[in-house]
Amino acid sequence: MLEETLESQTEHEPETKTWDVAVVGAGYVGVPLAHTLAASGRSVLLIDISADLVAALNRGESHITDVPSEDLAPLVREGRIRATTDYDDLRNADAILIALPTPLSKQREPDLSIVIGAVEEIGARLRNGHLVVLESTTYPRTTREVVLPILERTGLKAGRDFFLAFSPERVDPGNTTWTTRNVPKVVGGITPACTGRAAQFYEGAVDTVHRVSTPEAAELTKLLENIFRGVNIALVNELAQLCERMDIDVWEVIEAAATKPFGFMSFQPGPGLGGHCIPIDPFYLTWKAREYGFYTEFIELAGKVNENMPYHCRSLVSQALNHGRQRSLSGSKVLVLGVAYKADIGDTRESPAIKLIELLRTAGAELAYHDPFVPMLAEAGLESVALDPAAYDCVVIVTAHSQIDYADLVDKAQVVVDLRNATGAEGRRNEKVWTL
Ligand code: SAJ
Repeated sequence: MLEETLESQTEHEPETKTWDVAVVGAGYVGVPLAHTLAASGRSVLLIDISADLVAALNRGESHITDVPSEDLAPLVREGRIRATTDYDDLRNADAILIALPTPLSKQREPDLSIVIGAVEEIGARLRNGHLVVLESTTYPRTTREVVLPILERTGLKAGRDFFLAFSPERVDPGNTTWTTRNVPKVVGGITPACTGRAAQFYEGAVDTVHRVSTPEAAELTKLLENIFRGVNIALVNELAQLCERMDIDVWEVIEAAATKPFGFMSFQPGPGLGGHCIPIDPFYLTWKAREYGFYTEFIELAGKVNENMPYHCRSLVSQALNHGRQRSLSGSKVLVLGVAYKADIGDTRESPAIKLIELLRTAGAELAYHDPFVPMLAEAGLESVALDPAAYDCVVIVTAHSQIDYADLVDKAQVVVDLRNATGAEGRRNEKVWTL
């Protein structure tokens, strides 16, 4: 019933309907952004390339966990959100926000093709008064060197005829404390008028807007936030390898350092970096820095340390089997527990588990995995199996989902390699458990 109502209503919209804002990209950024804007009273057009996705959204069906369908449907029913594949509707929107993927190419270089395609579509509909804001994470000067020239090909001038700014997305999927509404929004425009127009747009939709002087400052702000994480994770990953040689418990050391109430922020060692941000963002900056004859050695070294972690973990599994089961990796049955890129979600993008499975297989091990959030891992050609620890020579905890009973796991397993400190201090004292 709801589906028919929603679909029939959106079909009978007046053709001249105008929109306060169009969000280009109905992904993990665009849908929460559309929801936040509509909830603050704006009329939102959500543009996406997928006709199926657009049809589902217009039925009030959300594919984004952070915006459940029951939150989306009323806004669609009231006509406050409409999805479309038609860029022509942009003409009737006052502001245009771009929330599209900025992946790396096979050569690990920035790939802006998706954003450029969208900007060209926007350029073909650009008109006086339009505000255009790029939200996708990218290298400094993208807005000025890539987006601006395409839009000014129309003869319209940024800061005079239309407004152009950068405002980094800061969506943390699954985070219910920090949301699109209450995370401060950094905004930097091509001209002061652009900054002012963009800031004015976001005010009222988000709690705090923080203005910076240029799009470059805003672009680099986002990269700093995420490179900061990658570099500090690399630090503790390097320490974990040193502590293994010095027979020091790195987890105990980090827990102790975290008692310092100021000047320290705790990061955890692990099997490597996954996700769509942290492993990727540093490459956007190091690539651009070379244009200025500058080599971000520190950032690149951190990337090397993090990328080496799956190899280090493979040798840890080999040692555990050797000393714990007098077996070599070859021919052993190994269960990987948790393959998502971080705990309590199902996203496997760039997950280190994929690399570790490949390395263990190459060493001759017979692999299976269990992950309650990931029924199938296409990259490894595997499906999640029941959790039966005793059936394997070794269980490797790669992602520590909170719903697993790790004490029970240690009881039942023959050998456990714990890459996330999931078994805690108890596990670290247990003969059967090997830790990073
Ligand atoms: N990781 C470690 N050790 C740590 C923290 C993370 O090995 O101490 C690993 C994770 O297992 C994962 C990868 O690093 O594989 C990335 O983890 P993350 O916690 O940084 O999570 P992401 O990739 O979802 O990062 C997002 C980012 N949000 C945005 O870019 C808008 C990041 O800025 C957030 O700080 C982060 O979420 C967060 O705090 O959850």
